[in-house]
Amino acid sequence: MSRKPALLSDPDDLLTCAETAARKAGAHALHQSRRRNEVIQLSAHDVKLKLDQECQAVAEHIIRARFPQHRILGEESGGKQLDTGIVWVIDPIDGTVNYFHGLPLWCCSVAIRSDGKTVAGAVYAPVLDECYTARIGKPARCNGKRMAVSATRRIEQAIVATGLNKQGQDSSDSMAFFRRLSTKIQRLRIMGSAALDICHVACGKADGYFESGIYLWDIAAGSLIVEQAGGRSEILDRGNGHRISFMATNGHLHDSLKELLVPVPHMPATS
Ligand code: LIP
Repeated sequence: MSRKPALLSDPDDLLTCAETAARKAGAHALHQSRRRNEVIQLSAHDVKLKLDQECQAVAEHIIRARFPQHRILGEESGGKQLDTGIVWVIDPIDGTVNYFHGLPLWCCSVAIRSDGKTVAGAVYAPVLDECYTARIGKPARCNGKRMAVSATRRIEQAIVATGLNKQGQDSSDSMAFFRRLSTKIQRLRIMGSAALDICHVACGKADGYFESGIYLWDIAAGSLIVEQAGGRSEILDRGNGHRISFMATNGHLHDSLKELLVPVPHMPATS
């Protein structure tokens, strides 16, 4: 029998901590939203906000108080390799550009991973009042209620969420890919928050999600949540600095969506 990795507590304790951290960080972003235009860095396709850093600090404080010995990687703090040992992975505001513009589709994502596998995770979308949670071995929930992926089995009846990466370098690839995909499925949607897109697959409101050039913190919690809701998630490609190409589906559509993704739009080398 494989030894439980050192320092890994009971998955229910880990999930409670992840949900508390996601809810507190998300509540901070919501209550401070009048300050959402306090910009640290503005680029062509992205924005870094003071509240990103503050929400990351709120989540980290909750985690360190409970598990002081654990490593933490966050979008705002960076960090080393994610695929070994015990590490918390935080995206304090996923859908930052939506948040910056006052749109409702944003969330806080907190996950804990052991040797590259998510053990527990929570995604909290304060404006939607949706808190998605999962731990290994138990069903995924939304606001405490069990949820499941959709029953859609035909790709032409599917709604698929995707995104344009923040570097904007390969938008020609993405546009060609979007054109190809949009002729084969019912609807393509770009809603701006990977973690929320994946949770909407988990609760059956979408049937699939794909994006190249996102980061591990965008999907760390959602990947487990969709699997514990009966779906599938898959890292298709890896780039520099935790960049990945990723898909999640209701399971029934996984192979047919994956066939449409080949060739996956290339991922820019820079992280
Ligand atoms: C965002 C992702 C979204 C992607 C954006 C950005 P952020 O994460 O959730 O799917 O299309 O380019 O990466 O930066 O808001 O945490």
